[in-house]
Amino acid sequence: MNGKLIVFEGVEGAGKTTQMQLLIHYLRSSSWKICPLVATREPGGTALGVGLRRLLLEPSTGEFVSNRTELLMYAADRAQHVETFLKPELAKGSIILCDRFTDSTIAYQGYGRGLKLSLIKQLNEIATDGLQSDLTFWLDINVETGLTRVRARGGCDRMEQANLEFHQRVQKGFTELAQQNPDRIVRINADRSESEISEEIQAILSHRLENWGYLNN
Ligand code: T5A
Repeated sequence: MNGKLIVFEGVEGAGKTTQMQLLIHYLRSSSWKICPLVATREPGGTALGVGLRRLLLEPSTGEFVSNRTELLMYAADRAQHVETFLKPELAKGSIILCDRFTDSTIAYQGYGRGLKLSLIKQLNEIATDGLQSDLTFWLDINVETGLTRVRARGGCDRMEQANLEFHQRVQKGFTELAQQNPDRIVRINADRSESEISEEIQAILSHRLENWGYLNN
């Protein structure tokens, strides 16, 4: 069986990393027959991507990064990730948990930065070679709550430093994407305790795994 690509999306501080870790723990300790299970992220899922991630989020020069440059750097990170990691893992039958994918580019560079959505969709198509997530969990949280969490943790990156209006436009992007793709994107109310959110994600994924023909015994 080919593997599955499961993506976590949301605004800053939505709790994606936390929920991915909890889901890995659940899947490893459950009786689902889904070996291998791998986790990755964008940007930064490959060696090249780690360099791009640093340039995008922690630029050492402080140089202004234009919106189109930013878009192309996220696309380059994705093209490398898809070709050298995601496709080979899917061919091996892996279940992949991925922190952010194509919807982040539509939400951040499209709705957030105001670049043309048709252009971004075309670029996503080039970068992914048509690969889409099988299931995306959109962790929906109030933008200010998410930013407060991130700021409490300290050390905001270049994207997190953008103004509130930018993050609100990004949130609008995720909201509209979820409305347009109800089968692929599942909205999760992320303004709850970590365990409540995790239990809902486990239940939804278990149902999908069953539909996809995975065994649980
Ligand atoms: N980007 C990315 C683009 O602009 N375009 C693109 O195409 C792509 C792919 C990535 C940046 O790049 C941008 C988007 C981003 O700005 P990143 O570091 O991966 O950078 O940024 P985030 O994905 O936002 O990662 P964060 O770590 O900031 O947020 P998470 O992963 O959503 O949240 P998490 O789990 O780390 O939690 C944040 C804090 O909240 C607490 C945690 O303990 C932590 O301190 N927390 C909770 N607190 C209370 N209740 C809960 N339920 C909580 N869950 C977590």
